[in-house]
Amino acid sequence: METLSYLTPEGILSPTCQDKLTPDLLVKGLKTMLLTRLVDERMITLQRQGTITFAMSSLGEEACAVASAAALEMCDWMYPQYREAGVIFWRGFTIQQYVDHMFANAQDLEFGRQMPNHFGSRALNVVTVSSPIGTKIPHAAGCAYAMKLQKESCVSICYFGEGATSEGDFHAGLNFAAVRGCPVIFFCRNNGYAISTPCSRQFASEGVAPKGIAYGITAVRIDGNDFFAVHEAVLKARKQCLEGKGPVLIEAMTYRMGAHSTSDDPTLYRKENEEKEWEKKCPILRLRMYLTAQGVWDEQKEIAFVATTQEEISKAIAVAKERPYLPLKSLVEHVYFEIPESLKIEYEQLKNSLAQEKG
Ligand SMILES: Cc1ncc(C[n+]2csc(CCOP(=O)(O)OP(=O)(O)O)c2C)c(N)n1
Ligand SMILES: [Mg+2]
Repeated sequence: METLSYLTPEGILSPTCQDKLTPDLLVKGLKTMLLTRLVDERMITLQRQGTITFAMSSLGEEACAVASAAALEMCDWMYPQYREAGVIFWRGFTIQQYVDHMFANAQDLEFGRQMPNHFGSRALNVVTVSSPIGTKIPHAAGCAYAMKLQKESCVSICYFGEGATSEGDFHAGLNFAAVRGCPVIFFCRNNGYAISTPCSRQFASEGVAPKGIAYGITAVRIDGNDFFAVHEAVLKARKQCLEGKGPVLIEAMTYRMGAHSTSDDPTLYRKENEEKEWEKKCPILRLRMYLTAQGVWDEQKEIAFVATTQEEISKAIAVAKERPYLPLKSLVEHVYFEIPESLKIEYEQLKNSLAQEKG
C-alpha cells in the first residue's frame, strides 16, 4: 500500500492537498507539538534526577497525536496510548494537570494509581491510558457501537502502536467494529518498534493497513510525520464513520526517536544512522519550515513561545513538588461503591505494618 504524504521534509506542501487548514489551526498545532516535546524532555530529566519514577516520550511522533486531535470534535471519545500526550494537550489539559499526574500527587486526576504517562480526563472525553497493550481497542469499538445505537453524531478514536496488532484484542476489536458498522477510527502509529522488537519480528504481513482490508474495514497508510496527511486522514475517517459507512483503520508511518521509556536503552538494538535518517523527517521541523515560508511563524516567535512554556513547566514542577500524596486510605477508595470488608482488613493491616516500620 502507498503512503499518503503532502508535506515534504523540506516543508513544501503538495498542491494535491485538499485539506485547507487555517494558519491559526496550524500555529496552534505547531505550538502543541512543541509543548509536548518540551514537557517530555523535562519529565525525562526529572526521572533521571530521581524526582519522578518513570517517563515516556512521543519524541518524533507528535504530529500523530496533535493533528489527529485537531481533526476531531470535543464530543468524540479518545482512547489514547501513552505516546499521545499531544491529544490531551490539544484538548486543553494544562501543564499543571499533566505534571501533577507525572508526580502522582493528590491533584493527579488518576489518584496516583497509574504509571506516569497514563493520563486521562473525564472533562475532556479522554479515557485514561491503560498499560496492558491493545485493551482499549475493543473498548473504543464498544463505545462507538453505543453511540451508533443512541444515534449520537460522534465517533471514538483508539490509538495504539504496531506492536498492539499482535494482541488478540486488535483482531476482536476490528472484527466487531466492522460487523457492527461502528463509528470508530483505529489509529495505529507504526513507529518501527515495540520496545526492542522491530516490525520485521512483529508481523510478516505488508505492514498493518492490509489487516484492516481483511476485516472489511477501510484502511489507509499515511505519513505520520506529516501534519496535513494525518489531519486529512482523520477528518475523512470521521466523515465516513458519521455517514454510517463503518470504521476506518489508519496506519501512520512514523519513528520512535527516543527510547521506549526511561527503562530502555535503544543503543542495544538499533543503529544510530537509522535515527539520523528519521531526524530529517521530524514533524515539528517540517511544519515549522512550512509556516515560516507562509510568513506566520519565525525564529523570534519560537524563542518567545519556548521561553514562556519552559517557565510554565518550571512553575508547574515547583507546585507539584510541594503537593502532598493522597492519604493511604485512598488505596481502597473509589473502586467499589462501598469498601468491601476484605479491603478494609487489608487496609488496616497495611496501615499497622507501616506504623510499625516507622515506630
Ligand atoms: C499485554 C501487554 N504485553 C506486554 C506489555 C509490555 N509492553 C509495554 S509497551 C510495549 C510495546 C508496545 O509497542 P507498540 O504497540 O508498538 O507501541 P509503542 O511503544 O511503539 O508506541 C510492551 C511490549 C504490556 N504493557 N501489555
Ligand atoms: Mg511501536
